[in-house]
Amino acid sequence: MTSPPPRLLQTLKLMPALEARLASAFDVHRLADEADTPAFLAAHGGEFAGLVTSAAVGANATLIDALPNLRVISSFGVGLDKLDLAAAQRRGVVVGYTPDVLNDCVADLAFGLMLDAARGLSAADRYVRRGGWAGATSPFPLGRKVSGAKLGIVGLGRIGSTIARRATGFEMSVRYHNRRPVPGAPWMHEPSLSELARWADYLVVIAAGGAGTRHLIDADVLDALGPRGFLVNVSRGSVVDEAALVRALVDKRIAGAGLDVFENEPRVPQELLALDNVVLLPHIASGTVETRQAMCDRVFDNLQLFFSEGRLVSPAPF
Ligand code: NAP
Ligand code: 8YV
Repeated sequence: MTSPPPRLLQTLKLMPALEARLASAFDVHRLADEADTPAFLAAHGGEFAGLVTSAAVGANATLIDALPNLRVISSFGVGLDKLDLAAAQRRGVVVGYTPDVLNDCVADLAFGLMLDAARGLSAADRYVRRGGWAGATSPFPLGRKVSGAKLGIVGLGRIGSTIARRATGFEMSVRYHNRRPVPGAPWMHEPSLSELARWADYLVVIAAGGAGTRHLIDADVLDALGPRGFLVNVSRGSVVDEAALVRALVDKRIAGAGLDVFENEPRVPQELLALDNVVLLPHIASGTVETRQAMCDRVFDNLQLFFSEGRLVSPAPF
């Protein structure tokens, strides 16, 4: 007699191909379909051995504790700032996530934002569409050069290192700030974040989110970056003091910014919408067909390996 497939609770709507694949191997229930989540969890929480979630949704201690027989969490994304790892560890629940497979696309997008903010690509596109070029009385404003400039990276991890390698092709000088120097990294470690900002023409933020990095980029760091410096944030909105950034952009105390992430997504500060010195994206850094497929595969593979062999392809660090 074969045993029934493990029962999984899914916190959010996932890509249809992943939902179909999960449904082919597991008994999946979508929590988002429940009108009364606490009542559902009180009645059925004990049925689930696995939880499928994402970096955007995560899993808090209340949810984890509402699933007394939970053994594994598989998260779509690399960020763990919304997943209560301590609560999972306390309960002996292992956590799988999707590192590395998204490095290329997030690094590519960081360069896209750098080029757009510096050369005004989005602003120039808006200018052409509104007929500004045809009726021009003065030329479109000059941008700033990216090739050969100084790139400061805040968070030289998997993605930060990929960004640093991309910079070689742009003949940029690279320095970085982490809490600890990365052994063997060929780029100079700058122990002071303000000094890195003062040195850099472009400051790219790709440190992990969470309490430890909240508002790491504050008014002082922005002032150190100065009126010729550009900020790019592809990590988490929480890493930047958004109110301070808005003031710095409005007052032109920094040259510009490229932002994929915000403090209260999907809310974008109203003041930014009218500014041409900032590029605003809806958290799309990993959003390509290829990368999202690889992330889906990793979500599935983590679960399959856990239930067949008791281990994960990509275990989150506790
Ligand atoms: P990772 O390999 O863990 O790298 C994170 C880096 O942050 C490490 O180098 C770490 O170095 C540094 N860091 C942590 N705390 C710091 C602090 N207080 N000050 C300075 N540096 C600090 O992670 P990853 O895979 O590169 O991903 C990085 C983050 O990117 C994710 O956590 C996620 O939030 C974000 N992300 C965003 C998107 C998007 O769609 N926009 C997509 C993927 C990832 P130390 O420990 O030495 O300080
Ligand atoms: C995801 C991300 O698109 O991996 C992460 O941490 O921020 C993005 O790749 C998104 O968070 C999925 O929920």
